Amino acid sequence: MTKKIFFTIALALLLVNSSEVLAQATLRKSFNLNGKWNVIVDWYGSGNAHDIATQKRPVTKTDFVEFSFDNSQTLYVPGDWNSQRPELKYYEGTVWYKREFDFKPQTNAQTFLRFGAVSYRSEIFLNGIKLGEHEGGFTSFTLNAARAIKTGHNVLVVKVNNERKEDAIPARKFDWWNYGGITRGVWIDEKPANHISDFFIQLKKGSLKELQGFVQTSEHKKQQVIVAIPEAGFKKSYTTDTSGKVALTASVSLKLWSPENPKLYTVKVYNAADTLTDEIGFRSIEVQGTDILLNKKPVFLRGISFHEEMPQRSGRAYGEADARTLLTWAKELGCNFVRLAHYPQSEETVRLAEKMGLMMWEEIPVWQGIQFTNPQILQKANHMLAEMIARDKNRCGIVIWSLSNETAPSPHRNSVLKQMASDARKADPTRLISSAFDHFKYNGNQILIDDPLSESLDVLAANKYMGWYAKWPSEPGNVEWKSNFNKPLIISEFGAEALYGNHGSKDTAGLWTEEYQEQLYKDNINMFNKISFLRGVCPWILADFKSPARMHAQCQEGWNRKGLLSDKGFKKRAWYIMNDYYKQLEAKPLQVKNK
Ligand code: GCB
Repeated sequence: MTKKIFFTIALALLLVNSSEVLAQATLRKSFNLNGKWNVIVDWYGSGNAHDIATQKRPVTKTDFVEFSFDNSQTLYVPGDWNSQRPELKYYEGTVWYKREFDFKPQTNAQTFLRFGAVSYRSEIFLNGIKLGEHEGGFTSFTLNAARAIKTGHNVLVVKVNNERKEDAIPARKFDWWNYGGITRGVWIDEKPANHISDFFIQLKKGSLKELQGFVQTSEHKKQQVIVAIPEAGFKKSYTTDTSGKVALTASVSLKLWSPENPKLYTVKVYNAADTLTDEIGFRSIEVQGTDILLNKKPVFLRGISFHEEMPQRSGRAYGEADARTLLTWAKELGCNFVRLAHYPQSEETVRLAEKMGLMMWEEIPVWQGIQFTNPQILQKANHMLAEMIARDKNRCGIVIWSLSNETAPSPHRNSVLKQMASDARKADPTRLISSAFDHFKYNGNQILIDDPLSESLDVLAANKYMGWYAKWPSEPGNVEWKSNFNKPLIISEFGAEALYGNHGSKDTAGLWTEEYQEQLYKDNINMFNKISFLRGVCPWILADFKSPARMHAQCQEGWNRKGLLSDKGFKKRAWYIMNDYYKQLEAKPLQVKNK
């Protein structure tokens, strides 16, 4: 067996066999398993999966069981374990979760278990039967539970492990908290045997009325499927091929989604046995020279990045209320765009952002230090990419899929990311592809974009910390950006740290003052105003966030302080600079420069 084949087989075993890629909330009636779950913290990883999953009990008088859920502690799902119990704050290891529930399957229905996200590795057992494994802490996955679900009492056990490893994505080092646990919701979905297992419906790239997409049924046979958008007076019947799939084509007159008018339509997709209903918006997004065109009009992306974290609670954000808090801040800043950093965030966040008129950049956690030489990495990254696109491909608010963040050019990295760009385009030809870079050449006061991967991208994205990690080569207003590519650029990160309420010098970084951060924002904006191909800006970051990599004793104490908001949600001085800049940009819409 060649090494490559061995790795392919090993990886296939690692990942859930999920043909039910449509892991989307609200499409069907679901039964949620959220709430208090029993847990066993497995400090040394010594628990026996079989015994724990089958809840082994003592039989004779000399038997005993050490790993038992009886009278065990509990944790809330959804939720990270780090913020729920003080002794788990820094924990990186295994926790066993158990949830018991009563269930009566519908006649002729198939039962699936859907996980919003489990960080980072999981093994899922229902009534003692192993349903599958999953790797990746930020993507949804679905398991067919038919062979294990019972009428009546059921016991679901999930082994969760969040150890950082070299061959994981992200790898061993990253600049955010390694929250572990079942961090998003868990649901049971019931579907008719011959159900709609997936569908994709968006506007074709560059068109304002041509639909593009597909419908896939679970039974692989020829059959009729119907797509209807009643409010737009559209209803069309299609016949699938023998694999149950059909390409969607149609011309429809629609009110287009935009930040100013985030219009969503009720869309129905059905066959003889099953109906799915979703709220979907339609817009076109494309690139023309150095312009980004939304619905054929040039747009400047007034962005902000944020982690899926509630600073005030020092924990993972979850649910719609947290999403609303984060997104309301983004709107207040004057944004029309958010960068969901550094991983796919919850479905609640994505759906709400779209409703609030925010365009989105969604990325997978291919973040620095990735083992590109490892043959498993392409498959793992592609699996995450596929899961991200599978869940969110009908969310028109998402305009950019991003493949990676700050990866150093090398032959292996270039070929992995190039392949991913091509696979992403195959899975979704309607959106733009990007990747955030941090390697640039300097020539006097000139910064040159020459990363070879740029050829494979639609939008260039630069993380550039002028005045913080990088010294100004000359006066900010004299710094020139050059690009070897005729493509739009987004400054996908810039910023500086400041401790809220800490006032003083505006020219000494090491004092963590609000004034230093404020001045740095002014200088960067001065530089941005001179970049002719700049089409978006995304400061790093909305709010201070927790990171064990940030250990300055007085100013950081485990917090990255680059937030425009403090860890309590208070506005730092730089907030107002950014807010003014966005107000000015909003007041003067862009004209098409590149024909
Ligand atoms: C970066 C990373 C981001 C870090 C940030 C920082 O370039 O993309 O994840 O948190 O810099 O604060 O250093």
